Amino acid sequence: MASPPDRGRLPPGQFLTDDFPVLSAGPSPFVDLDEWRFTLKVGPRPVRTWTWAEFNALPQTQLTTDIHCVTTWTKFDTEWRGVSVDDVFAAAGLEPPTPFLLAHSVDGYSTNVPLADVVGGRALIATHFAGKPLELDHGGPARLLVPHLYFWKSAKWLSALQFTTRDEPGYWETRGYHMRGDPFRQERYEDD
Ligand SMILES: Nc1nc2c(c(=O)[nH]1)N[C@H]1C(S)=C(S)[C@@H](COP(=O)(O)O)O[C@H]1N2
Ligand SMILES: [Mo]
Repeated sequence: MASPPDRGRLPPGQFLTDDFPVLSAGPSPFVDLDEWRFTLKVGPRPVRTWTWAEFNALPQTQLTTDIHCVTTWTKFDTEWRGVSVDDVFAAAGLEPPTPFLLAHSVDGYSTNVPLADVVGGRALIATHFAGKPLELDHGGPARLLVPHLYFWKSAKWLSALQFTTRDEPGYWETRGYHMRGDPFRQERYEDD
């Protein structure tokens, strides 16, 4: 449990767990690595698509970080590896054209994330957890990881990142969740 030095580390209203609960709106979709694609889009226009082999050839970043679910569990020191969103943009030769992104998933899930929250080394497209390929139920083969926002922003089974002209709500944001989701500000629901 949180020892005194960790107290400022646990966001308000959260409790610490060593478990790694699985939370999905529906069943886990099977993703064949031969068919796997990740696409970067500007509005409706695809800018770049990577196959699994191409994506894994991008520079790798490791991140050890705390994660916070809006259902009130927090897990400390989770270990991830993947490609930073910065490196994805760099590989595409893309200067971010708008300050808003919508993440899209194979299961039809989506979630919006401000550009500022995914650049500067703060977010990964994660392919590994605790040294092993990311399990299907946790979003494998690849999920978005934006650890400093509530975990619903970390879209599992990621298929695309799309720049949008306006801040467009995704799956949970359409259903009353907050547009940003900062756990330290308890931005759980739209009016928080
Ligand atoms: N594609 C997709 N991503 C998703 C979800 C989902 O249903 N589908 N659920 C979100 C929610 S609400 C949470 S809390 C986390 C849970 O991730 P975990 O199952 O790895 O703990 O995934 C998020 N990403
Ligand atoms: Mo969640």
